[in-house]
Amino acid sequence: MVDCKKKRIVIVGSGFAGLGMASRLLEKGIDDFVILEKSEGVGGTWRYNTYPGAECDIASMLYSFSFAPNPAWDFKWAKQPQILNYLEKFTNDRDLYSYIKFGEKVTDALYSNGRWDIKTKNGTIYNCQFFVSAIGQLHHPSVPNFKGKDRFLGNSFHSAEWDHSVKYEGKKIGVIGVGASAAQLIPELAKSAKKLVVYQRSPNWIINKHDRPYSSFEKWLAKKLPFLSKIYRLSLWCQGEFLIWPVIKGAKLRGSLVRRLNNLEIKKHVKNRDKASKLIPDYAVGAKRILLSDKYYKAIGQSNVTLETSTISRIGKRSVETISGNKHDHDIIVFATGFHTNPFLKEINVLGKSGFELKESWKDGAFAYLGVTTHKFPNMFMLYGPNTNTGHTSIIYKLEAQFEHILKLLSITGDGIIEVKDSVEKQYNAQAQKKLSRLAWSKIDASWYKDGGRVTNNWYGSSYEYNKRLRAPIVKNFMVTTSQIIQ
Ligand code: N01
Repeated sequence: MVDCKKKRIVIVGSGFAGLGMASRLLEKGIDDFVILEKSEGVGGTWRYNTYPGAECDIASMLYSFSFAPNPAWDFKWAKQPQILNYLEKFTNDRDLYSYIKFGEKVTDALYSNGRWDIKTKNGTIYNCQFFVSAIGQLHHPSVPNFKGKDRFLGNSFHSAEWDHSVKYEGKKIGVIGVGASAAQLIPELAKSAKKLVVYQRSPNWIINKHDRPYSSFEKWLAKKLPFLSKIYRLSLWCQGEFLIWPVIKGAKLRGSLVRRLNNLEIKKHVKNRDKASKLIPDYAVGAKRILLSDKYYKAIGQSNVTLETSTISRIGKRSVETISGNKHDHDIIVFATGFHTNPFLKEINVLGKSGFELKESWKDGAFAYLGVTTHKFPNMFMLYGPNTNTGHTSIIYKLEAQFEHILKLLSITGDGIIEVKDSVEKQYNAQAQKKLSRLAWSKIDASWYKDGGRVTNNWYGSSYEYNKRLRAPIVKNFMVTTSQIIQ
């Protein structure tokens, strides 16, 4: 017999997005909701990514909820265990655990008669008025299908599926990929690996973090004088908004400053000229995420680290081979090769009005009005949805704007149905793509921000603009029926 439960709202995912939404619902007196989480704990990406050196590349005073400040961050950029701990404490402090069903992997979301049936792998159906996707953009590990990959006899795993039973000290390791995850784990592995080969397809623009631990006096100040933390948070937000965002818009002076800082660090740490020259990107600053690291170039400069830039031709039983004929022996291969970011909601079969498939709607790339709602899918809201990612500030700041947006849409809708108008969404999307085409992200053929030729993951403006638009929804852009009707 099918187990069917009724709720007003079903939230899928218990990372920053799902937990923050749930907390804001409770603050508004709405408690008829459930959070469905496929794993056995909260935290989302901060639960899965446990690779050595995992930490935040946005300063933690900004990469945390404004309504749940943490004066106890140990470092300016917190390490993964402390971020996970922050989310677990948040869940506990706000009594959210009782709203979460763990081990519930959502497989289908089917709309009919003004309600959604959210089906899980365990066979339970949650029937609800509103379906909120909080599953994020970066959680389906991507491992390229290298020839011979499955015949490798050593240990191999993706950066987001780290096998902690494998000791890497004194081993011959290959790391494939040099993105944000690799830039954090490579310095850790380089400390004790016998030999580390870094397989780089394209380098990144990297600037120093200048990370440091907070002193006990600073923590004391943050606790006793919270307004100081607020000012500090604002200053961090301003740095992203006024220093990095203009780079993505193409500001020449700031762009050349990033290039200069990057090149100086390479010169300082990588003495081998051939190696150093391979570390300088040939694409516009900001086209891919600008990485922050104090340790990456230092690690690459170490004598036990080889930078391999020839394309991988195959993986042997104990080696990686390249098209130029190089063969590197390995005990361990780490795939730091990123995530399948498109299509969004990849693993959920979402059917909207008249059985219309979300996958079909997004066959040329995902889109959504302000990243939250999409036509033909009434009463469905997305957190961290299409075109909402950022390359210069904290996604938590934007999530908070999305929480407020959704709360307003809920109050407008009452017991009824809300759906963004087709014309509004189309116009918004056309404008977004026009603006995106002028930004650095469009000046590169492929990245995880793009699907085909379109930028599908990132927002086209400043985070201030996003915040402003989300917090004041324009009611006439939506079709609202105040009582549920059969469609
Ligand atoms: O993944 P990526 P990531 N052969 O896609 C390479 C967030 N994040 O996990 O650049 C060889 O950036 C690929 O090469 P190329 C953050 O938003 C946040 O590192 O495509 N190489 C690239 O070097 C980040 O942007 C934190 O030429 C192949 C790498 O693999 C996002 O997650 C920390 C290949 C993939 O890099 C993703 O970062 C960590 C192939 N066939 C991550 N295929 C925070 O601190 C791919 N590559 C918040």
